[in-house]
Amino acid sequence: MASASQRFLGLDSSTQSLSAIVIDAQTGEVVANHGVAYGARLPAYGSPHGFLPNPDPRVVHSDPLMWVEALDLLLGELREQGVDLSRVAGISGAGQQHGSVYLGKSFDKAGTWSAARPLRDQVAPLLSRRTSPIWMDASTSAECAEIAAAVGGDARVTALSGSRAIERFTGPQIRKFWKQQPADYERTAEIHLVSSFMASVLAGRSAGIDPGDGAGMDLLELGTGTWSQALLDATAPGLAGKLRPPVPASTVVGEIAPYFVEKYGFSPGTPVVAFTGDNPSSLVGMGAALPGKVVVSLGTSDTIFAAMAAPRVDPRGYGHVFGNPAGGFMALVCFANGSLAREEITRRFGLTWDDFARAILTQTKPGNGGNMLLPFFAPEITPRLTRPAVQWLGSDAFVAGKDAAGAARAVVEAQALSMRLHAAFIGETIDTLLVTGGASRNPGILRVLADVFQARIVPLAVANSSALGGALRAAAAVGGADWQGLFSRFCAPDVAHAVDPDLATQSVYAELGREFEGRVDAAVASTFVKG
Ligand code: XUL
Repeated sequence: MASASQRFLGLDSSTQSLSAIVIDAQTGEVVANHGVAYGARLPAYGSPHGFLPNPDPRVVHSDPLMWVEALDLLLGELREQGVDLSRVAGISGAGQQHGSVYLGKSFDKAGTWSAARPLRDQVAPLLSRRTSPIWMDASTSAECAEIAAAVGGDARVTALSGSRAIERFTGPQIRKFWKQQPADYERTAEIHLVSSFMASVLAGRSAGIDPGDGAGMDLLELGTGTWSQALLDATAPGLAGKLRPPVPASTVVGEIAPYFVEKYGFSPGTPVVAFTGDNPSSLVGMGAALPGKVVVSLGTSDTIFAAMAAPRVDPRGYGHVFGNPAGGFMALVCFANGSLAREEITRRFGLTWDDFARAILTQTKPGNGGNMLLPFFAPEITPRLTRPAVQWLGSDAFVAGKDAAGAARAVVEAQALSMRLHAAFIGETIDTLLVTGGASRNPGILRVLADVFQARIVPLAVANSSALGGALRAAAAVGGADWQGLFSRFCAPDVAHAVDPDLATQSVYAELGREFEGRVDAAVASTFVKG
């Protein structure tokens, strides 16, 4: 059994990378912080952005063995960096939400996994479906409509589960699998989320799904934290038998599998705590798990979320209610065109991130001289667009793609306006926004957020909030640490990089918000918007 060490490992299996943070809960030290980007490090999977190219932009799958191989790579590199994994007293983590992994057999042979063979080769025979649909998949509109109709409409799905039937959510994805590959569905013994799959691999046994991630399936009854019979029945036959009962987020789902003890030097018996979704984990990692703080996460997707004492659903149908791993609930709105849209602009205009910040801070002004972009380069979740919708509106140079600085400001202004518009249902007065994710280091992006929200924007000292959330959750569940103590030690604001709003921009963004809303509503209504 692990000693009295207070070191905890948090993992984040996200869309583009797997990352790890090791903390010492006693000293407040971040002992290690390391990541493996799939595109660069595992090119054999043909997934430069973490997912497989598909001729249909609505279909987005990843190879789950890529996530497994990344785990081997990451743990090996931590060890090479001198991180003593035998001192890790508990592990937890997070996965990109909604993505699902299909197993024909459970993990019962994990005790015989050989440390001499790659993990992926030993996990591969378990799969009953070679690829995993992930959160970017938008191909299940028909299944969403069928599920909603079967239970009595979207309002009923929302009342039961906290969200309407949504394309990327796991239930509609499972239904599509059952419809299109009934034999493979039939031989599937277990369905996991990315989070519970990664926890299962580490523990070498099947781990339950927590309410933070489970609520992103259109299958979990929010009130009781159990699978909803009505939603199971509406989704696919025999589904109850393929899902393990959900578990509270603080559950120890097993002890680390012998493979990891032998290969990486973990102590035998190291507990693995249930994993959760990356956003619920980030809520913890941002120190925002108690109500009163609103977080913007700028990742592959952008999200805005906050803890909620009581569940409050979004009347427009975009927002979700998930379980809060620290207890209670959280609200979340997700925007698919996050960093991929920002990267599209840097790529098209040959900009570096420094150029991008300079364009916003010194070369353009709030309101962008009347130039506006609808930056939906891929199908969008919020607003709901089942196909790309890109519009360049404004000056001739801007529309002709000859205004790089204007384009940089335009994508960020549109993203911030969309967040403000669609997060209103959360109902918090926002005077401070905590920011996390790769783009939260970009001062230009923070400036626009501050002005659009008329709020103070505060990054935290540790950027990798999802992995940090995993480590903090392990410390709370296994080490008995209290949340407030953990938050004050690990979630300190980086005040030197905080950005205050320019009050003079308030009216500019009030007006622009109205125009943006009109354009977005028109794009949603139009079935012929082209990318
Ligand atoms: C949330 C969502 C995304 C993924 C990204 O609902 O779909 O934020 O969790 O990893």
